Amino acid sequence: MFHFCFLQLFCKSKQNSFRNHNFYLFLNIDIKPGSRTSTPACGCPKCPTCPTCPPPPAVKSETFLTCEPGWEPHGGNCYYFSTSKSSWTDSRRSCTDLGSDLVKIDSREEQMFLLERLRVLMKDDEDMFWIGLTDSVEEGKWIWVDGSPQDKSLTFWKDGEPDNASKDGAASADCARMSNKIEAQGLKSWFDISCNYPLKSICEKQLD
Ligand SMILES: [Ca+2]
Ligand SMILES: [Ca+2]
Repeated sequence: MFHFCFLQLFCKSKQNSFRNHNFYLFLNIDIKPGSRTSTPACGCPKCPTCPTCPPPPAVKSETFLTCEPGWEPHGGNCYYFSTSKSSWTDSRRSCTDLGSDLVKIDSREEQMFLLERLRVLMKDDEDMFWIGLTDSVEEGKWIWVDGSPQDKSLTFWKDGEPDNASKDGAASADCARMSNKIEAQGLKSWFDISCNYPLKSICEKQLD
């Protein structure tokens, strides 16, 4: 009785202000705890009969691709940094024997990755690495090992290179090597030299 009267008095005084949804929200407060129904959340272990529960996800066995031992993965490719020194041609053959080829640098990002690795691997300023770029077929026409010409907007020759001068006095410098020591200028780290010069090398193959 008291409850009803209280509601009447209260509602009269607040008639205007409760002509909106707040009024109904107020009345709902009086519903006894437990009188509302709710649907248990799916996935709850105490809901064995929940009709809307989706089946648990199947556990799939996935195969993660990775490079062979000794190869370093990066950007969907695998790289091998040789520890032995040989001519450009012999180095390339070593790469092809391993199902790869001398590295072709396709992006600024790939150049940065290689430089970071050479920063660790190079023992001295002359301990440079062959890359898969040569102008041995036609002087001044630099071609990658896959037959594509160098993209002049994506070259990283040191300033003044290539100059077709080889430090061993050879008649020409037709193969490209790269460095990450004091002679390099930021990303500009390619130098041409005689293809017969013995150097380490970088092999690259697709991750598959
Ligand atoms: Ca590449
Ligand atoms: Ca040359």
